[in-house]
Amino acid sequence: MAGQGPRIGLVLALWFACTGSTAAQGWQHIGKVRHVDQLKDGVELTASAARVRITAVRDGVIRVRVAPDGTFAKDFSWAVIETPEPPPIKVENGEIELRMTAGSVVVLVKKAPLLIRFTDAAGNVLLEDEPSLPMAWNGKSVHVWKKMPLEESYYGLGDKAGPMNRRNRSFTMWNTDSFGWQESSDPLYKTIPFFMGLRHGRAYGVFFDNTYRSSFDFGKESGDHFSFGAEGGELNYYFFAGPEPKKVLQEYTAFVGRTPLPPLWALGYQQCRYSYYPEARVREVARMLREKKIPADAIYLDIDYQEGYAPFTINRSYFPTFEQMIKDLRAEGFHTIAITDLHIKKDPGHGYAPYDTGIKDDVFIKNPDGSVYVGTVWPDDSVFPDFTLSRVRDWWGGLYKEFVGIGVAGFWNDMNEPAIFKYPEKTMPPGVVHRLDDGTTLDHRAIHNVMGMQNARATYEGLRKLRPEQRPFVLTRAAYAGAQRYAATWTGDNSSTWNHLAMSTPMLLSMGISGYPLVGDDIGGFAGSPPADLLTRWFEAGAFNPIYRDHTLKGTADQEPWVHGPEHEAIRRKYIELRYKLLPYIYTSTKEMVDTGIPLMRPLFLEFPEAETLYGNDQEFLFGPSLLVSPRVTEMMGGYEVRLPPGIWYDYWTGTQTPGGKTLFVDPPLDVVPLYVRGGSIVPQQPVVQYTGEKPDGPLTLRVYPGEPCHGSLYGDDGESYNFTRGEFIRLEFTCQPASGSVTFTLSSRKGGYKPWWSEVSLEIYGVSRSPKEVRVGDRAVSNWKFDEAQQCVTLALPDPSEGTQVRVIY
Ligand code: MIG
Repeated sequence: MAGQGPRIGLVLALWFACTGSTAAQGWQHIGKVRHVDQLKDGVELTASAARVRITAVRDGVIRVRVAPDGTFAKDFSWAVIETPEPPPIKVENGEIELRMTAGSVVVLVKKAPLLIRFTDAAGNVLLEDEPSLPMAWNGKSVHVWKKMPLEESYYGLGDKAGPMNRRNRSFTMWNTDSFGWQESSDPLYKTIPFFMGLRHGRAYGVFFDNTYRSSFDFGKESGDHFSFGAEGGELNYYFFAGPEPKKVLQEYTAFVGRTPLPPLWALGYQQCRYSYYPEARVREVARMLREKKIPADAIYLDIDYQEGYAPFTINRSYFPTFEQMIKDLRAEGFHTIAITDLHIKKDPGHGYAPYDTGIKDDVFIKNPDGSVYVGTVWPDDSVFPDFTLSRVRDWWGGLYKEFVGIGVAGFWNDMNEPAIFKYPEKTMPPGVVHRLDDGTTLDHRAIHNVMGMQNARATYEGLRKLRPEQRPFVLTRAAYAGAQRYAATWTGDNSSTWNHLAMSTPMLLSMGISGYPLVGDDIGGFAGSPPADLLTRWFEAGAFNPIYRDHTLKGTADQEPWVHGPEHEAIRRKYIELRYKLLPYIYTSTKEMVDTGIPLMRPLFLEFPEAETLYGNDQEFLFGPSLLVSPRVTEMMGGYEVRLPPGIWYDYWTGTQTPGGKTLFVDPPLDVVPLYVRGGSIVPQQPVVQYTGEKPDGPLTLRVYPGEPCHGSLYGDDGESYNFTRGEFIRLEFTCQPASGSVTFTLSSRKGGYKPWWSEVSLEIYGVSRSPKEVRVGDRAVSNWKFDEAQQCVTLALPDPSEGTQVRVIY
């Protein structure tokens, strides 16, 4: 229905409007409600042969399920993990309409034909079916059309390229290995069929839980409605009422699960390329990072460390002392991450255990005729674990035993769309058979989009068993909604162009608001070799991405931080160092992400939903709750605009205070990222270290930026184990109170049994316009403070402050 020229589109739209239809194209729309059954948690409506269930899952979460032939399939989801807790419901069944009140949401069903409208308790319409296009099916396809209000914008859908606002485009979900993708490329690597509608500060969410090839059209086929549907599976979607964008995201992520707390080292700088080999090169890169004092925590082994590209093997001519190398790297503070693709080399009779045990245990995906499916990938003929079976996931998880024993710290699951060479669709044939735990089977059409997720799950769960006291780090390329429970991800094979740097921010932001916050892109671009300025700018922007990993394709120029000479190296080091200084803030924000689903990288509308002029800003973002970043992402000379949201903002570099709600014009030189701190924030920092496991030498710094309200937080733990779940963490809460001529800082709460690396705190209070008359700690005036007039900042040391410690600056 899409893809017509504008004229034809217009004619078609008119024709649809006049003839009433999609019917001519085979769509059968749902008709009139004939019968209503009340359920414990909702209603079941019968309309001709079809049945529709509308149920309240939680307060603010409504589910719609349709069975065209009246029989609902067994209820099952790869994504949903939350158990329903329906609020009390009230059903008023009238002649023309049915009204179901469920907690804070009202569902109005018009009966002839069946049309659904969601409103809030006050009757404000949040989302409603397009009256001329009731829900429909066509063979195995299912589809829903919704009215598209003029000023509504749409966000989410995972790793789609181009502008963050999805309005006026259409998208397909079919996990695809998209080497060298561009903004026009679709589908990409992931299927996250969740989006958020936002209009005048109010948001709602929709999750279409369907794993088949699906489509979303936000106004390409018509300016009046948007729609979504799939080529198979159930018409089954959830509505999240919000209305705050943050609340929508919290509701959705509670539903499909959140990212678990990663090990701290995964938030450090990660060095990668396709591929570091032989062993001497891996050691050399690690040594260079330390010699040049470029902080780094992880180094990757891409496919060339393997023997004949067979997963779980080691090429001994390239890596003669692999085990020792892993140990030596660890001694230098590096965590090694090894790639292990999901394709097992078809290699019978050579003692290759993953193949031999896999055949013995019958773990591989089969053709319809019962033979094992063989596809060509890196190891040539390959076979593929049937990850939809839990016994196969257990088997896969066990394959990590040796690497875990050697001390390999993290694992990288690539190619899991799955990507297959030669076959024109670049994936498995649609007929291959996937088995499920209940003894039934489904073909590839149903499973394709969850294969990567189940691969990552098998890896994650395997590591949890093999190393129960260490938090796993898994990196996956393909995903379905909910895969954030198992793995971090990246945006696949981008390119070394300015355009790709510019596209990075909206894509990473989109992942975050799709419930998948632990994400990064290949710093410097994968395909191609970035010119010096581009790589430097990318290192600058990447310092504010959740995952910070430099990576490039085989055969491209070297892309490590030092490759363009000392001037560029110094700037890149400055931003990698800033990343490490900010670790207490980043880790605290990561804990917030884990607990609430609110991502580290936040679009402005998430924090400022009322500021409509900031919607769809693809260049600026918040990193955590307090920092606003607007990296330069073009090579063009001259400046650009930074729109400051409401409130007070402080320039991170100069301390200068600016009232928000206005537009600044900036022209940052090569070594500057425009970076602002939200007034009312307290940002914890630490001294630079060379890797996260190194004990910082010096105090914890608290940068206090007065504003109202004003608070901050610090979360810390050992960074690697699960002791934090048993009270071994530290949590501090801070507040500040600005008044005319004074500002008061309070350590309002100190909890948890973990002893941090610091005891002394260095307090830096900004926004102090003249030298203080007096500085008090409690009711005692002190003199050990310094005032920096240019930065308008008072600095003061607090040895081991306890709960209740109060500092007052009077000026
Ligand atoms: O067919 O493992 O996206 O990051 O370096 C290419 C080699 C396979 C694709 C990944 C890329 C990785 C590369 N892989």
